[in-house]
Amino acid sequence: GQVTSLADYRPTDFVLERVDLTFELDPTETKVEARLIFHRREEANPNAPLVLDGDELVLSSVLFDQIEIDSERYTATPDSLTIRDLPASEPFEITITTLINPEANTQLMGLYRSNGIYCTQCEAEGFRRITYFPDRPDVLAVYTVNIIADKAANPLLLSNGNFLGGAGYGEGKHFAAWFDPHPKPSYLFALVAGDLGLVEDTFTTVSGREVALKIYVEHGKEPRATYAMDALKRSMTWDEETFGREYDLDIFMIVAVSDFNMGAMENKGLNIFNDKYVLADPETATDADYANIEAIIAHEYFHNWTGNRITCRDWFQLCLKEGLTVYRDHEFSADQRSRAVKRIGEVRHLRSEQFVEDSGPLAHPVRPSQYKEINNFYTTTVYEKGSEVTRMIASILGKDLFKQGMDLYFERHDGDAATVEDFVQCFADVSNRNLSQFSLWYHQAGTPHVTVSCDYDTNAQTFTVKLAQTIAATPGQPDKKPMHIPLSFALLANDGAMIAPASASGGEVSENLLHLTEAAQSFVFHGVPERPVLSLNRSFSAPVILNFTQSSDDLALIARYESDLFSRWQALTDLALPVLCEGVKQVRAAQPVLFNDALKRSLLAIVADDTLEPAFRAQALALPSEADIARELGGDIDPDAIYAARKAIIHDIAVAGLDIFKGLLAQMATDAAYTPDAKAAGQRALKNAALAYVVQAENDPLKAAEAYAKANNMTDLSHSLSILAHHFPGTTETKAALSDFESRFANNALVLDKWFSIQATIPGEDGLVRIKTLMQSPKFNAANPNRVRALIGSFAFANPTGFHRADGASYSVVTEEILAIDKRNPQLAARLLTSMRTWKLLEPQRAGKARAALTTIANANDLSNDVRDIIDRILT
Ligand code: B3K
Ligand code: ZN
Repeated sequence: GQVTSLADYRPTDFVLERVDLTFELDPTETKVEARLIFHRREEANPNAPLVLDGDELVLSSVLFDQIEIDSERYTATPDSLTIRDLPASEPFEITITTLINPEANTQLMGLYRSNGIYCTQCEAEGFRRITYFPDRPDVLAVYTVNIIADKAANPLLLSNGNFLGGAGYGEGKHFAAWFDPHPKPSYLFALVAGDLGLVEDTFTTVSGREVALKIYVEHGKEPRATYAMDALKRSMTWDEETFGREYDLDIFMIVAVSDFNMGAMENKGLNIFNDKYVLADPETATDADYANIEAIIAHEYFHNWTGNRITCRDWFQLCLKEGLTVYRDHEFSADQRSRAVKRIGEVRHLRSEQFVEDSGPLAHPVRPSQYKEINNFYTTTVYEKGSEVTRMIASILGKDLFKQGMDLYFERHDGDAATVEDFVQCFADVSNRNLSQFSLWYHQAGTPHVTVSCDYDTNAQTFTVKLAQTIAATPGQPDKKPMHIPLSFALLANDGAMIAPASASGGEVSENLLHLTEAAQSFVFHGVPERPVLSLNRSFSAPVILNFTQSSDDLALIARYESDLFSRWQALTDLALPVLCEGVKQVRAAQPVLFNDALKRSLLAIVADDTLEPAFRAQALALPSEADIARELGGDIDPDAIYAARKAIIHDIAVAGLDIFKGLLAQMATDAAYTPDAKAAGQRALKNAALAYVVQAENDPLKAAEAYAKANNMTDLSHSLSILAHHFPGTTETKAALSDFESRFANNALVLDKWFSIQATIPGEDGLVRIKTLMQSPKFNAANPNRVRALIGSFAFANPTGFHRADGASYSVVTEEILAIDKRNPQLAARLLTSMRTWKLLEPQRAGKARAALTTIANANDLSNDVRDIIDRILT
């Protein structure tokens, strides 16, 4: 594969003025006519040819100003069309006809069919699989789209923008025309045709315009789309109120399809969704599903301003739209739900995904400067770390200046294909701050480590906080510069009250924020009457790793008194991780696992505290995961030892807190009808967490089986099923529940995905046999990305003891599967392969087996660009 470099960016030679597309849809032979009006840019070389992108295209004809052009004047290959001898300045029209086969498009990029529905996915480079085109985000044009199709099979013909009209077309066909007045890059183009059910509503914008809202789903599934509609309306209101952003077309459509490579896509006025993130009702969706739907509906809707109205100049700027839009959807969910609980979830996710990426072979900056395959850069670094970088701008500037900066960005760059520099400049301009050091967050990969030590001087009444920052080398970046790290802090007195120091020196300290900007820096607080306990990086103000050894007493104080709930949770985590890591060592040395009273006391006190919201207490009960422990250990990983130690420590807590857990089970149970709101979901989360502890203390499946039998919603049902399956595999109770679930939801593929993933994550080496059997199940379909992610993805990403079997057998099976999937769907295969990105951290025997399996992939013939890129980086 070839390397694309940011340094090589230059504008196109030709400006695209207008696009007229006509599709004659046919399952295997769709004819696409593209009429493109161009003119040569003034600065461009007058002899430069027009070079258009293609991908697996078949050209049927090309016209210049409506006249067939000489074959010497152009060169067509499946992946490019070059046209020479074009006018020096006046506009001209190129009409290109291509033939494509939607049915055969298993990559799910470009135009394809999913369950009889024609749909498109064009980001990043899918449009070039539809027609030859300058397929890059800085080419913005106004599109008209005509769709002709068989009327009976495709009563619905949709594209971006506003509906112009439609009519019969003879021979059982009909056509529809759409016009999108907003100039857009090709990656935002969309087309949908087929027969779908509709849920309709309207939204009146702040300036009084009525917008038609339409969500299209498979017939019969309409009732399951009402929550998505509700989330959409709340998103529209929130964006008006919070960011002053109003919707800009008369219609907003969402279409749910069952075969989709990712979550959803923000095409202008016509979002296309993986149906997993649209469909929900209490019988089939969990609380987590509802929360995801709300977040993703919001995310795609918010892209209308951050992504569509202001798009990216090139794909290196991907975080400009993704990091910012994730920040916006995080804020939305925080406002709709519990901010602290939301933040804890975000940080858990950031650490378990992004920190892992940032410390391994796939580490890259939030704004990369090179790529071999752009699809491999839709990463947690670009998305989630990109969001954290935006969040840091907001904390450094403060609420008001951040708002002014965003307003300036919308005003200055509306209609532009912008860069990260453009974005940062807006905040520099409104705040008069120099943000050049801060910008390193975009350019330096790797997670900063901040070492902290404190010293209290009783005589001088000063408290000194010594900070030092380092970032380990990452691929292509051996040396790092010090970053601007905004660390939110509080000083707590012995009784938990906040101490306000008289003054501070040693660097910029503002509004409870320490600005760490040097490699090493000492901040001194004056007028501190007693030795304080430092609570640092409150609400996770900076995405860093703190190396800060605080005593159990200090951590217990924070866990008990901090007003920032996130910090209370963090203190519990900091109490738990050393205990868990020690436990792993003890297991590996065949010694008994020692328990820790400080952890138990702090944890049980929080869990029993009725003044705290249930969702928070549930988060406290979810101790660091096996992956969290592996990350903390940092190398020589033995997943079996991690599993055993964690299980022993949880068992100890479960026994110690049995009465509390039993009490919660009763207290959180309710006869009220299911509602998906955050409060009710939090109560279920606490009840279900308590159930898991009770069952582990009693070492008896009975209570889980009872919970399964009486569950009246999918949250409780799937939770009790997974307790049964994960703690009592192979028992009568578990077998009965699994087969009940399978038959009850036999006709609902999305629900069966839960059945696949619960079984795929049953710990232990039998996991391999289990997933091999499940792959043979008639319910499994390797061509559907959701099925593959539910079964093989869950196994590889979320079953450490099964996937990392000591004999390496799981690696061989999964890598074989990746090779098979790569033939059909390279993006899906490449994503699965990233499950092995941490192989070097395993203990030597497993690492050797992993290397062998990866080498098999590396040596395979005809790897896709996607998989080739990942395997080359992982193996280096
Ligand atoms: N922008 C799309 C992601 C496209 C991924 C292309 N491989 C969805 C989103 O982030 O909103
Ligand atoms: Zn996005």
